[in-house]
Amino acid sequence: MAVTYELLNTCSYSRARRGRLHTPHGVIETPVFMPVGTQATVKTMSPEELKEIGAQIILSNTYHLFLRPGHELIREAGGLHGFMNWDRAILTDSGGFQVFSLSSLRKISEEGVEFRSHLSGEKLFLSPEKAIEIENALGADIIMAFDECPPFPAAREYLKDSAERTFRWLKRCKEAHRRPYDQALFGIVQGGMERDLRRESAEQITSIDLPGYAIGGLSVGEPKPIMYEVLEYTTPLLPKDKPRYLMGVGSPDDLFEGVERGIDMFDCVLPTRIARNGTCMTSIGKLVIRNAQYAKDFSKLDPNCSCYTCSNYSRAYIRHLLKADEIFGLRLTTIHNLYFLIELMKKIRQAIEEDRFLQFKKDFYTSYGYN
Ligand code: PRF
Ligand code: ZN
Repeated sequence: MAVTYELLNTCSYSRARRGRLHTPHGVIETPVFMPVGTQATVKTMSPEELKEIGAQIILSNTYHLFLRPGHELIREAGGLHGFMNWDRAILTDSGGFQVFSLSSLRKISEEGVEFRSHLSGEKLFLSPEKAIEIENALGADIIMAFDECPPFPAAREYLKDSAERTFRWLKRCKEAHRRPYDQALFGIVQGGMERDLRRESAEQITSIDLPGYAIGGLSVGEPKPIMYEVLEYTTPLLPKDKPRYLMGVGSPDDLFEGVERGIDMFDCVLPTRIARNGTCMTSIGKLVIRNAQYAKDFSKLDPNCSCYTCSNYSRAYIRHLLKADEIFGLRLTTIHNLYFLIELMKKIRQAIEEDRFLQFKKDFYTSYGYN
């Protein structure tokens, strides 16, 4: 198998687990946070900088790369790894989510989804076979199945039909997959916020033998307690000896709550997106660097951070760069936010190893200002 999971230890009083993913591009310590590099780049960051902050794996998007520059071009470049000069692991999402959130005039049928490109307006088609053909060309270590992520709220009947279609599409994805020896296909559980539909979907999806499974359809606008409740009953339905990936989730509290319920992998645009509008995550909570109160603040962004940004620049300088629309400012806040989440995950792994996860969570919530 392209990717294998090694379970190291489980917390004695929660489902938090410490593990290791072996991929063709290195070993990934889990739980892991994956920075998002939608268009074959993590916005503002070079691969060298990503390595320096400790990124083990990044995520990229089939939908965007299919539209531009096209998967055949990337195949010619030696796949995503060669094209973007990143030699660590990569995961590609299938487009099953982006086609629903970005494109227009979608028509869903059993065959696939017809849509209009949000760039050119041209009519395009994605199916399980097409998505896998693109993902095989991109060459990521982990490739996601082509699924349907319904909106929130959605009618129960719709959720049921859509989860069953996602299952039929998964079988077609596995059939179409040409590189099972070096690319791991992960299936995605759907079913909205309905307990029995989640169970049915988890049973169907895990009946297909795959190297990993994901939970999709969460963080789509539902209240956080609802998401945690769905996780509470869905994660135990997934095999213990395979990695579990919670798609599109990654605020600090969601990382803790997900890990506590047995999740191993997360991705989210949040740290990089909020960095570019000047919101920084720090050990004492969120800091909006554009605020006037930081104009003459020559202290570090985060007194407890040793990232490149915090080691070299002041709040006043970073604020000035952002106010003046200078590109370097975006780089500095992005480096810090990603470092913060990656370090947080490192501390979470350490806490699980030492069986003090819940105490660590409590301490973090207190200093970050949650509750
Ligand atoms: N499916 C896929 N990608 C996703 C999601 C999903 O449900 C989500 C939901 N949060 C984010 N990204 N394929
Ligand atoms: Zn920092």
